Amino acid sequence: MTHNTNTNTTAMIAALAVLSTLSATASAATLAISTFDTGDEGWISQRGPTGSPYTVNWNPTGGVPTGHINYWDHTSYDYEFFSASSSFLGSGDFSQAAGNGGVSFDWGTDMGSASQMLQIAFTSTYLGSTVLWTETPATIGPGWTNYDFAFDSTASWMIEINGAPVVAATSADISGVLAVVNGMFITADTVDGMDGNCWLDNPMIYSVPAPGAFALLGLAGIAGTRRRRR
Ligand SMILES: [Ca+2]
Repeated sequence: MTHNTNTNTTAMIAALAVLSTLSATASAATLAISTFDTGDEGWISQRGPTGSPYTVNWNPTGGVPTGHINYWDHTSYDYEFFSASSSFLGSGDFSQAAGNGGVSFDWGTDMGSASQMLQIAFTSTYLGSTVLWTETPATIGPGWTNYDFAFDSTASWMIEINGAPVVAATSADISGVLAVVNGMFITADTVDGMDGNCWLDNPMIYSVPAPGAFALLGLAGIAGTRRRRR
């Protein structure tokens, strides 16, 4: 009896461990990430894809956690962005996250006390040369804020295609851009003037599993509960 209970308990723990691993894998697949824990990972700051490149500062501590990067305004007349490295962008195909994932990062600034906007933009070869972006009021202060923008209509994505007037992006636009991304930009300078600092950690593009995958995990969870009650 004692022997059986121990065997069952061991089996149950093993099953739960497998389930928990599956659950963690299914909850979000990381398609690209920079943690800045050991260096700047090739990130720079620039106005846009053809803007002058500036180096960012790498800080070994103070991030979320450990290392992070920051940018101190270099120009009095331009707005610079943190510009993702080629290793972060990889093949540039993030289409599996379209409608089913998003982009997140930890960010902060000490620039200004008035309302400032935080922007994130993707440049791409979709329909020629296309910029997809969205923005939200920036939290000003000494600490970190996590920002998370879903690749669907909840994030108010805007698009500029070949210099045409800016319009709201459709889901087809979002999918099209995410298949051929060649740049990702996050605000690094919120105020016109050389007056402050922005910092960044954990930029990440992720996808989440289809609803079917969640349903499967739910069934596995119910089966596990029944076994435990026996
Ligand atoms: Ca970090």
